[in-house]
Amino acid sequence: VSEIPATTSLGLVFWFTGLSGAGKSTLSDLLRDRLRQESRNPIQVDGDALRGGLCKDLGFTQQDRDENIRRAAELAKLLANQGFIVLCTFISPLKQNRDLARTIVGESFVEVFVDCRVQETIRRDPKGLYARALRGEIPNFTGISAPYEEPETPDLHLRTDEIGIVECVEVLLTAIPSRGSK
Ligand code: ADX
Repeated sequence: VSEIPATTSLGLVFWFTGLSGAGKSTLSDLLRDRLRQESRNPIQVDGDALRGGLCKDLGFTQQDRDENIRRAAELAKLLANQGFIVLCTFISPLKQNRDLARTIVGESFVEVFVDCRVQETIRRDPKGLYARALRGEIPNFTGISAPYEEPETPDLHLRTDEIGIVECVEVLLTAIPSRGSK
C-alpha cells in the first residue's frame, strides 16, 4: 500500500477501475458507510448513475467512454476541491481513460484497481449482462467484446476474488492521510 502524499489536505478522489461485477460499487458503498461513521465527507460518483442522467447521451464506443470519463473526472475535481472524499466507480477500461482522469483531478487522485478475473465476474454476473454479452446481444462489452487494459502501476491493487470486501475497505481506509484527525 503506497501512502498518499500528506499535501493532499483537501478532498481526495478514489478512482475505482475494473470490470463490471468486479466489486467497484460494493467497495464504494462500504467505504462510504465507514467514512460516514467517522464523520468524513464521502460522496459517490458512479458510472451507472451518471449514465442515467448527466451522461445519458453517451454509449460504449471508445469515444463515448472517453467523454464519460472526462465528465466524471471534472465533477470529481469540483467536489474534491470542496473537501469531499469522492468515490468514483467507472470501468474506465483503457489506460488513456485513467490517465486523463488523473490529469484532470490532479494530485488528489488515487487509482484503485478492483481486480477480479473475468471468469469470476461472469460467474457473479449480478446484472445478467455477461450472459447477454456472451450471447452476442451487447456489443462492445468490456471483458467480452471490448478490451480492459489492466493498470500496471495503480496506487492501490485490490484482488476482490482473493480477499474479502471488508479487508479491501481496510486497505482503502489506511490510504487516507490524516485519518482520525479530522
Ligand atoms: S466506462 O467504460 O465508461 O467507464 P461505466 O462505468 O460508465 O463504463 O459504465 C459501466 C456499466 O454500464 C456497467 O456496469 C454495466 O452495467 C453497463 N453497461 C452497459 N453496456 C455496457 C458495455 N458495452 N460495456 C460495459 N458496461 C456496459
